[in-house]
Amino acid sequence: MTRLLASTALLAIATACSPADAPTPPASDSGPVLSYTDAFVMEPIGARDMTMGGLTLSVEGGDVTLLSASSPSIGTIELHTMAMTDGRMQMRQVEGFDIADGEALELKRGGNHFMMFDVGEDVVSGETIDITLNLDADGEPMTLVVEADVRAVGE
Ligand SMILES: [Cu+2]
Repeated sequence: MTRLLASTALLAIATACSPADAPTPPASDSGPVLSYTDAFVMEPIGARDMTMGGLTLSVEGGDVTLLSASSPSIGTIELHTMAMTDGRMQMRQVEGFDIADGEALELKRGGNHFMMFDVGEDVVSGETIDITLNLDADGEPMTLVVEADVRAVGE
């Protein structure tokens, strides 16, 4: 509610101060802005074609939900969380991760992570692969392409 009131007030001021022939500001410049660091994918071990990856994804200017991820180098990417089941840590697939305005989502080993299946042969240590993130921002779809470093176990 506070945000809505604030943007309405700003719009009113902007309208009042603009000369009639001023260029119209973009209507959608108030949406969330995403940034990321530490995007990575672990090189699969041996002959396996599954692995995991992660990143730290931050948002400013609104709440978002990370819904899915895909990559030309990887057949399937699932969103996984770690949860205690009968006293053991187990992976579980989730529908999405909510990220509140000003917060960051951390996907990493031992915590929430990307689970990757049918990993391509180009996913080798030292290479970089593109991962497309699909998000929802208050009903509006958003995408972000991130460059993830492929790391060998132990790096
Ligand atoms: Cu997993």
